[in-house]
Amino acid sequence: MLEQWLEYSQEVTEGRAAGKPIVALESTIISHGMPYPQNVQTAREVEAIVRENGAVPATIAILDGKIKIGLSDEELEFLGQSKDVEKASRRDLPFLLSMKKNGATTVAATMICAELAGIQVFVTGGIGGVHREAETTMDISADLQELAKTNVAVVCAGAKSILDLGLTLEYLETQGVPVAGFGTDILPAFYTMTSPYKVNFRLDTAEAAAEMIKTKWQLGLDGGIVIANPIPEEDALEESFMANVIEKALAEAREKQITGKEVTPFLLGKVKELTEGKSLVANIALVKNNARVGAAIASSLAE
Ligand code: PSU
Ligand code: MN
Repeated sequence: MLEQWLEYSQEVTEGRAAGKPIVALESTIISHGMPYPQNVQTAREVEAIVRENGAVPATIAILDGKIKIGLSDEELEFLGQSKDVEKASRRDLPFLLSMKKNGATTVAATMICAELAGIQVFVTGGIGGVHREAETTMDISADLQELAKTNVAVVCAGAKSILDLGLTLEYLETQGVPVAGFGTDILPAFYTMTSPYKVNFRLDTAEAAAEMIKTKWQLGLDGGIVIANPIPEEDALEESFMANVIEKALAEAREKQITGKEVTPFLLGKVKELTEGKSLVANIALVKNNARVGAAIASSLAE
Protein backbone atom coordinates (compact mmCIF):
# COMPACT_ATOMS: atom_id res chain seq x y z
CA MET A 1 0.00 0.00 0.00
CA LEU A 2 2.70 2.41 1.06
CA GLU A 3 5.07 1.50 -1.75
CA GLN A 4 2.63 2.84 -4.35
CA TRP A 5 3.40 6.37 -3.19
CA LEU A 6 7.18 6.07 -3.15
CA GLU A 7 9.42 6.33 -6.19
CA TYR A 8 13.16 5.91 -5.81
CA SER A 9 15.75 7.25 -8.24
CA GLN A 10 18.10 4.72 -9.76
CA GLU A 11 21.01 6.03 -7.70
CA VAL A 12 19.06 5.63 -4.45
CA THR A 13 17.74 2.19 -5.47
CA GLU A 14 21.29 1.00 -6.11
CA GLY A 15 22.57 2.64 -2.93
CA ARG A 16 19.89 0.92 -0.86
CA ALA A 17 20.61 -2.45 -2.44
CA ALA A 18 24.31 -2.05 -1.70
CA GLY A 19 23.65 -0.97 1.91
CA LYS A 20 25.30 2.39 1.36
CA PRO A 21 24.69 5.32 3.70
CA ILE A 22 21.95 7.60 2.37
CA VAL A 23 21.40 11.26 3.17
CA ALA A 24 18.01 12.91 2.66
CA LEU A 25 17.82 16.49 1.38
CA GLU A 26 14.78 18.78 1.37
CA SER A 27 13.26 20.68 -1.54
CA THR A 28 11.52 23.69 0.02
CA ILE A 29 14.97 25.22 0.23
CA ILE A 30 15.12 24.84 -3.59
CA SER A 31 11.62 26.07 -4.48
CA HIS A 32 10.93 28.58 -1.74
CA GLY A 33 14.23 29.22 0.03
CA MET A 34 16.61 30.39 -2.70
CA PRO A 35 16.28 32.16 -6.08
CA TYR A 36 16.91 30.55 -9.47
CA PRO A 37 19.50 29.59 -10.69
CA GLN A 38 21.50 29.50 -7.44
CA ASN A 39 18.90 27.13 -5.95
CA VAL A 40 19.42 24.42 -8.58
CA GLN A 41 23.16 24.88 -8.68
CA THR A 42 23.38 24.61 -4.90
CA ALA A 43 21.17 21.51 -4.87
CA ARG A 44 23.51 19.84 -7.36
CA GLU A 45 26.64 20.87 -5.49
CA VAL A 46 25.23 19.67 -2.18
CA GLU A 47 24.44 16.30 -3.74
CA ALA A 48 28.00 16.15 -5.09
CA ILE A 49 29.43 16.84 -1.62
CA VAL A 50 27.34 14.03 -0.14
CA ARG A 51 28.75 11.67 -2.80
CA GLU A 52 32.35 12.84 -2.28
CA ASN A 53 31.91 12.01 1.37
CA GLY A 54 30.87 8.44 0.74
CA ALA A 55 27.08 8.64 0.94
CA VAL A 56 24.19 8.66 -1.53
CA PRO A 57 22.10 11.87 -1.77
CA ALA A 58 18.32 11.53 -1.81
CA THR A 59 16.65 14.87 -2.50
CA ILE A 60 12.97 14.49 -1.68
CA ALA A 61 9.94 16.13 -3.32
CA ILE A 62 6.35 15.42 -4.32
CA LEU A 63 6.08 15.24 -8.11
CA ASP A 64 3.01 14.16 -10.08
CA GLY A 65 1.47 12.61 -7.03
CA LYS A 66 4.50 10.54 -6.00
CA ILE A 67 6.96 10.88 -3.17
CA LYS A 68 10.24 11.02 -5.04
CA ILE A 69 13.24 9.76 -3.13
CA GLY A 70 16.17 11.02 -5.20
CA LEU A 71 15.65 13.42 -8.10
CA SER A 72 16.98 13.62 -11.63
CA ASP A 73 18.69 16.73 -12.97
CA GLU A 74 15.50 17.65 -14.87
CA GLU A 75 13.42 17.29 -11.72
CA LEU A 76 15.79 19.55 -9.75
CA GLU A 77 15.58 22.07 -12.57
CA PHE A 78 11.78 21.90 -12.54
CA LEU A 79 11.62 22.46 -8.78
CA GLY A 80 13.99 25.39 -9.10
CA GLN A 81 12.04 27.15 -11.85
CA SER A 82 8.38 26.21 -11.69
CA LYS A 83 5.83 28.41 -9.95
CA ASP A 84 3.55 25.38 -9.80
CA VAL A 85 5.19 23.80 -6.76
CA GLU A 86 3.47 24.08 -3.37
CA LYS A 87 5.40 24.36 -0.13
CA ALA A 88 4.55 21.00 1.42
CA SER A 89 4.56 20.29 5.14
CA ARG A 90 2.89 17.39 7.02
CA ARG A 91 -0.66 18.68 6.59
CA ASP A 92 -0.21 19.20 2.82
CA LEU A 93 0.95 15.70 1.89
CA PRO A 94 -2.44 13.93 1.61
CA PHE A 95 -3.93 16.62 -0.64
CA LEU A 96 -0.90 16.96 -2.90
CA LEU A 97 -0.47 13.21 -3.31
CA SER A 98 -4.14 12.36 -3.87
CA MET A 99 -4.59 15.26 -6.32
CA LYS A 100 -1.34 14.37 -8.14
CA LYS A 101 0.20 17.78 -7.56
CA ASN A 102 3.76 18.97 -7.03
CA GLY A 103 5.19 19.89 -3.67
CA ALA A 104 8.51 20.97 -2.27
CA THR A 105 8.96 19.28 1.09
CA THR A 106 9.77 21.24 4.25
CA VAL A 107 11.85 19.83 7.07
CA ALA A 108 8.73 18.20 8.56
CA ALA A 109 7.58 16.61 5.30
CA THR A 110 11.10 15.56 4.31
CA MET A 111 11.48 13.82 7.68
CA ILE A 112 8.23 11.93 7.11
CA CYS A 113 9.27 10.83 3.62
CA ALA A 114 12.80 9.96 4.73
CA GLU A 115 11.46 7.74 7.50
CA LEU A 116 9.10 6.02 5.06
CA ALA A 117 12.13 5.34 2.86
CA GLY A 118 14.26 4.09 5.77
CA ILE A 119 16.66 7.06 5.68
CA GLN A 120 18.01 8.11 9.08
CA VAL A 121 20.00 11.26 8.33
CA PHE A 122 18.72 14.45 6.73
CA VAL A 123 20.74 17.53 5.85
CA THR A 124 19.24 21.00 5.53
CA GLY A 125 20.04 24.67 6.18
CA GLY A 126 17.83 25.72 9.05
CA ILE A 127 14.81 24.24 10.79
CA GLY A 128 11.55 26.05 11.39
CA GLY A 129 10.66 26.96 14.96
CA VAL A 130 8.60 29.05 17.30
CA HIS A 131 8.12 32.47 15.75
CA ARG A 132 8.60 35.67 17.66
CA GLU A 133 5.27 36.78 19.14
CA ALA A 134 3.98 33.22 18.90
CA GLU A 135 2.10 33.95 22.12
CA THR A 136 -0.36 35.91 19.99
CA THR A 137 0.03 34.40 16.50
CA MET A 138 0.47 30.75 17.60
CA ASP A 139 2.89 30.44 14.71
CA ILE A 140 4.97 27.38 15.55
CA SER A 141 6.50 25.42 12.69
CA ALA A 142 5.26 21.86 12.17
CA ASP A 143 8.98 20.99 11.96
CA LEU A 144 9.14 20.94 15.76
CA GLN A 145 6.27 18.52 16.21
CA GLU A 146 7.82 16.30 13.55
CA LEU A 147 11.11 16.29 15.40
CA ALA A 148 9.14 15.08 18.40
CA LYS A 149 7.89 11.95 16.70
CA THR A 150 9.72 11.02 13.51
CA ASN A 151 12.97 9.07 13.69
CA VAL A 152 15.31 11.12 11.54
CA ALA A 153 18.41 13.04 12.62
CA VAL A 154 18.45 16.55 11.18
CA VAL A 155 21.77 18.25 10.48
CA CYS A 156 21.28 22.02 10.24
CA ALA A 157 23.00 25.30 11.07
CA GLY A 158 20.59 25.97 13.93
CA ALA A 159 17.68 28.23 13.15
CA LYS A 160 17.40 31.76 11.85
CA SER A 161 16.76 34.46 14.38
CA ILE A 162 13.61 35.42 12.44
CA LEU A 163 12.43 32.93 15.08
CA ASP A 164 12.40 33.12 18.84
CA LEU A 165 15.35 30.81 19.46
CA GLY A 166 14.75 30.64 23.20
CA LEU A 167 11.13 29.53 22.81
CA THR A 168 12.17 27.11 20.07
CA LEU A 169 14.58 25.43 22.51
CA GLU A 170 11.88 25.33 25.20
CA TYR A 171 9.44 23.67 22.82
CA LEU A 172 12.02 21.07 21.78
CA GLU A 173 12.85 20.39 25.43
CA THR A 174 9.18 19.78 26.25
CA GLN A 175 8.95 17.40 23.31
CA GLY A 176 12.09 15.53 24.31
CA VAL A 177 14.10 16.46 21.24
CA PRO A 178 17.85 16.63 21.94
CA VAL A 179 19.62 19.62 20.41
CA ALA A 180 23.30 18.80 20.02
CA GLY A 181 25.99 21.23 18.93
CA PHE A 182 28.47 19.79 16.46
CA GLY A 183 31.81 20.92 17.85
CA THR A 184 30.15 23.69 19.84
CA ASP A 185 28.42 24.40 23.15
CA ILE A 186 26.46 27.31 21.68
CA LEU A 187 23.35 27.18 19.52
CA PRO A 188 24.32 28.53 16.10
CA ALA A 189 21.88 31.00 14.52
CA PHE A 190 22.18 30.09 10.85
CA TYR A 191 24.07 33.16 9.51
CA THR A 192 26.13 33.42 12.67
CA MET A 193 28.18 30.83 14.54
CA THR A 194 26.70 31.79 17.86
CA SER A 195 23.50 32.96 19.56
CA PRO A 196 22.73 33.86 23.17
CA TYR A 197 21.67 30.22 23.80
CA LYS A 198 23.47 27.02 24.73
CA VAL A 199 22.80 23.67 23.10
CA ASN A 200 21.87 20.73 25.33
CA PHE A 201 24.84 18.57 24.41
CA ARG A 202 28.07 18.87 22.53
CA LEU A 203 29.22 16.23 20.03
CA ASP A 204 32.68 16.58 18.53
CA THR A 205 32.73 13.83 15.94
CA ALA A 206 30.42 12.14 13.44
CA GLU A 207 30.99 8.87 15.32
CA ALA A 208 29.77 10.41 18.56
CA ALA A 209 26.69 11.76 16.79
CA ALA A 210 25.97 8.34 15.27
CA GLU A 211 26.33 6.67 18.70
CA MET A 212 23.87 9.08 20.26
CA ILE A 213 21.34 8.64 17.44
CA LYS A 214 21.59 4.85 17.67
CA THR A 215 21.19 4.93 21.42
CA LYS A 216 18.07 7.10 21.26
CA TRP A 217 16.30 4.73 18.93
CA GLN A 218 17.55 1.57 20.66
CA LEU A 219 15.83 2.91 23.76
CA GLY A 220 12.61 3.26 21.78
CA LEU A 221 12.66 7.03 22.23
CA ASP A 222 10.90 8.04 19.06
CA GLY A 223 11.63 11.34 17.40
CA GLY A 224 14.52 13.15 15.85
CA ILE A 225 17.69 14.78 17.00
CA VAL A 226 18.86 18.23 15.97
CA ILE A 227 22.56 18.30 15.10
CA ALA A 228 23.41 21.99 14.98
CA ASN A 229 26.52 22.63 12.93
CA PRO A 230 27.75 26.24 12.90
CA ILE A 231 28.36 28.09 9.65
CA PRO A 232 32.11 28.18 8.83
CA GLU A 233 33.72 31.29 10.33
CA GLU A 234 34.80 32.71 6.98
CA ASP A 235 31.22 32.65 5.68
CA ALA A 236 29.46 33.97 8.80
CA LEU A 237 27.69 37.34 8.70
CA GLU A 238 27.98 40.09 11.25
CA GLU A 239 25.59 39.63 14.17
CA SER A 240 24.39 43.21 14.68
CA PHE A 241 23.97 43.70 10.93
CA MET A 242 21.79 40.58 10.71
CA ALA A 243 19.78 41.56 13.80
CA ASN A 244 18.93 44.83 12.10
CA VAL A 245 17.95 43.16 8.82
CA ILE A 246 15.75 40.66 10.62
CA GLU A 247 13.96 43.40 12.58
CA LYS A 248 13.14 45.15 9.32
CA ALA A 249 11.87 41.95 7.70
CA LEU A 250 9.68 41.17 10.73
CA ALA A 251 8.25 44.70 10.76
CA GLU A 252 7.28 44.44 7.11
CA ALA A 253 5.67 41.01 7.60
CA ARG A 254 3.63 42.44 10.47
CA GLU A 255 2.60 45.48 8.44
CA LYS A 256 1.57 43.34 5.45
CA GLN A 257 -0.24 40.92 7.78
CA ILE A 258 1.50 37.87 6.35
CA THR A 259 0.22 34.67 7.97
CA GLY A 260 0.36 30.87 7.77
CA LYS A 261 2.78 29.08 5.51
CA GLU A 262 3.69 32.36 3.77
CA VAL A 263 5.45 33.77 6.83
CA THR A 264 8.76 31.92 6.54
CA PRO A 265 9.22 32.32 2.76
CA PHE A 266 8.32 36.02 3.07
CA LEU A 267 10.90 36.59 5.79
CA LEU A 268 13.58 34.60 3.93
CA GLY A 269 12.98 36.64 0.78
CA LYS A 270 13.13 39.94 2.66
CA VAL A 271 16.34 39.00 4.42
CA LYS A 272 17.92 38.18 1.09
CA GLU A 273 16.76 41.45 -0.42
CA LEU A 274 17.97 43.53 2.53
CA THR A 275 21.40 41.89 2.60
CA GLU A 276 21.76 42.33 -1.16
CA GLY A 277 22.49 38.68 -1.66
CA LYS A 278 25.04 38.34 1.16
CA SER A 279 22.63 36.08 3.01
CA LEU A 280 22.38 33.84 -0.03
CA VAL A 281 26.14 33.32 -0.18
CA ALA A 282 26.17 32.43 3.52
CA ASN A 283 23.16 30.15 3.10
CA ILE A 284 24.88 28.20 0.31
CA ALA A 285 28.09 27.84 2.32
CA LEU A 286 26.37 26.53 5.43
CA VAL A 287 24.29 23.94 3.58
CA LYS A 288 27.43 22.58 1.94
CA ASN A 289 29.13 22.45 5.31
CA ASN A 290 26.16 20.52 6.70
CA ALA A 291 26.31 18.09 3.78
CA ARG A 292 29.86 17.07 4.77
CA VAL A 293 28.85 16.44 8.36
CA GLY A 294 25.62 14.65 7.44
CA ALA A 295 27.41 12.31 5.04
CA ALA A 296 29.98 11.48 7.72
CA ILE A 297 27.24 10.75 10.30
CA ALA A 298 25.31 8.59 7.83
CA SER A 299 28.51 6.68 7.00
CA SER A 300 29.22 6.09 10.65
CA LEU A 301 25.64 4.89 11.25
CA ALA A 302 25.90 2.47 8.32
CA GLU A 303 29.00 0.76 9.75
N1 PSU B 1 14.45 28.20 7.37
C1 PSU B 1 15.44 28.57 6.54
N2 PSU B 1 15.35 28.23 5.22
C2 PSU B 1 14.31 27.49 4.73
C3 PSU B 1 13.29 27.09 5.65
C4 PSU B 1 13.41 27.46 6.94
O1 PSU B 1 16.36 29.23 6.96
O2 PSU B 1 14.27 27.20 3.53
C5 PSU B 1 12.15 26.25 5.16
C6 PSU B 1 12.37 24.77 5.57
O3 PSU B 1 11.86 23.94 4.55
C7 PSU B 1 11.52 24.64 6.82
C8 PSU B 1 10.37 25.54 6.46
O4 PSU B 1 11.11 23.34 7.09
O5 PSU B 1 10.96 26.65 5.80
C9 PSU B 1 9.60 25.97 7.68
O6 PSU B 1 8.44 26.63 7.30
P1 PSU B 1 7.32 26.96 8.39
O7 PSU B 1 7.97 27.99 9.28
O8 PSU B 1 6.19 27.50 7.58
O9 PSU B 1 7.01 25.69 9.09
MN1 MN C 1 4.27 28.86 10.49
